[in-house]
Amino acid sequence: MKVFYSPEHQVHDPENEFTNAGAIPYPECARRATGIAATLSSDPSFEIEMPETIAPIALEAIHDTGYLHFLAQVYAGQRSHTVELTPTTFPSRGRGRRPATLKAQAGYYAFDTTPLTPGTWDAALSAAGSALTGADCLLEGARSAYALCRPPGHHAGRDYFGGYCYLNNAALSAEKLAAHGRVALLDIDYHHGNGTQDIFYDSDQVFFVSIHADPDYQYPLYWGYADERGEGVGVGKTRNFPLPPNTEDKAYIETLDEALHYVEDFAPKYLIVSFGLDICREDPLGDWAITAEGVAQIGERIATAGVPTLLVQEGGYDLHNLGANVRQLLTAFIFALI
Ligand code: SP5
Ligand code: ZN
Repeated sequence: MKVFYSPEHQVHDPENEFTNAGAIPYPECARRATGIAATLSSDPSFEIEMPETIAPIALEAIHDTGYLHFLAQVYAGQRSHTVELTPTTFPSRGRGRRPATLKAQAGYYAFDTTPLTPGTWDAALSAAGSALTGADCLLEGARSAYALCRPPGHHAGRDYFGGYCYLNNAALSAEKLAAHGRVALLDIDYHHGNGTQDIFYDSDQVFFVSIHADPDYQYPLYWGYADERGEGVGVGKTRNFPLPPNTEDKAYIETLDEALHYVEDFAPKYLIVSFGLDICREDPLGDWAITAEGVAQIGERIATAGVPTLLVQEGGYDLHNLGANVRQLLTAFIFALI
């Protein structure tokens, strides 16, 4: 299986996240991705390649022009990763105007306290490049590919960032593939993929289905209830499966099988998986109990969709087991294809 990975992500490595428990070490750290890359590089089933460099104009397929200008320019010319800009003041329910200075725009374009650093833009652009190169790989006829994206993307919307995400890598690849046929986007990250849902909420070309911790108690809150099912021509093309704390393998796999039935009914030409491993037992952000065996079963089930599949890395913060769990899911997926 081809793996698209750019080491460029390392220029974005914030020190802290500001939470209601105060400043904590930033969970979405560079070691997440360097660790996954190291694990996969020692396994002959995987072939790691550099992604294509993408022109920022390609991002306008999904993202707002003013938003992209803000991201590209707010730290233009600086690369030190020690400076952090953390938004703390937000316009409420869309009310409020965009301020003229770029640094003041951080809160306007954010929905939480996810920080920006001088390296954020270059890192996010490299991750988007991995997802888009992965989409090209499917268009060239590959059965599967894995985009080792960092920073992740599924919380980023058309014109907002948050949840450690700036550019929506999975949505960019979905939009690209949707020009060639219907796309199903299955989001298995522990957190609801609010950005992806918002981007495709009124689309009948991209079917979004997500399994995640119930928004009544878990981040990102406000999105991901079971009755959110799309709008306009997209009615029925969004499906949400919120699950409770302490979810274990059995309940998870039953829900996944139900989600995959909806994917099958949609009869997509391509499948994209927003692949988060914060569902796992040891994850410091999640509270579920998915085991290594459960992770392997997820890989096998995804293979049964039977269409060219791009897996796009999202969350997963247990540095100790993350590489092994990624390898476990991808390996089970590959073997189930044979
Ligand atoms: C891509 C992704 O998985 N983003 C998740 C963003 C979650 N941000 C909120 C984190 C709140 C941190 N609480 C720390 C609890 C440590 N036990
Ligand atoms: Zn997550």
